[in-house]
Amino acid sequence: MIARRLLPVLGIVLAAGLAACQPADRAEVEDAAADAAAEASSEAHVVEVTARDFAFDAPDEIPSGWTTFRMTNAGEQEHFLYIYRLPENKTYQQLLEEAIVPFGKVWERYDSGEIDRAAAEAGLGSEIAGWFFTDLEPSGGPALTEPGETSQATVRLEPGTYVMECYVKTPEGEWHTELGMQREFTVTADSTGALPPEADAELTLSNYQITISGELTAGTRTVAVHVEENPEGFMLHDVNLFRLEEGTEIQEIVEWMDWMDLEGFRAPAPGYSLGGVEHMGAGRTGYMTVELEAGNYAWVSEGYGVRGMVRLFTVE
Ligand SMILES: [Cu+2]
Repeated sequence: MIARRLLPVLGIVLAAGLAACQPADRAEVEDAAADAAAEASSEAHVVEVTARDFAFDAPDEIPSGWTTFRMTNAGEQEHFLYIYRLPENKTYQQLLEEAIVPFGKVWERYDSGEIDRAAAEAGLGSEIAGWFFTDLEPSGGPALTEPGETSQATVRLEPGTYVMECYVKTPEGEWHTELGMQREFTVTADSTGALPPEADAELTLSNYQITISGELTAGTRTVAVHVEENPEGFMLHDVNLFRLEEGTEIQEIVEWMDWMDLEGFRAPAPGYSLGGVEHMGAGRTGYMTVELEAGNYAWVSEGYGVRGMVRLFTVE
């Protein structure tokens, strides 16, 4: 952690030193280097996104590197901001034609009762282009967020063509993606130069458990989310934070977080959603920043809660 944080600072210090080395004296060079390092280590690069029913207000182009997505849910249903990079040789149009359209056709047959869940799963596997399962690069983003709430996730983005989407369903079962909550954006080669935030606790996602180190107390807290292993199947690990209100059963949330269930993933979610970090591949780390108050909470991984990826905790 320390080494990784120091390296980019060192780069900036060296660059500042080189740029200043001809005209300035040593003290000035050192001052400039210290200023640059302080700036780089403290400033996050924040991208503001507003989620509405059903669209994202977000920039079309952002720089690469560590990026803090701050998503305000201005809608009346839960939303999230799942971000993934397309393979270099694929366009957004190809994603639509080779993955999204075939998905819709299989789903329609399943939704109408023509085929059952097992047949629908097999159909998705055979009808959607293979690269969709193997070559996308899921890169995180703020997870499920209650209407009126703002959630924040910091992730590292390489340059490329990306997609942002939310696939919560309406109470009637329509996908938010199909209603407008899927769009492409570009991450340029310019770097944000930002460093990841300091974490108050660390959370590790493996097959199939959530391991936590550090204790979360009331206040604004940042949690590092590390993905250690990829699960089998094409849904990679993510983590969502819920505040459990009186009468909320954790089992309801776990069962709800199954988009393949025709009744699952329909707004409103049971429990009060406070963001998290969307799907990422093994080896990646994302950060979520959240304001915690006294209460009972749960971390839940989408789709894998039934396999044990649920952790309850209390903030005093
Ligand atoms: Cu949504």
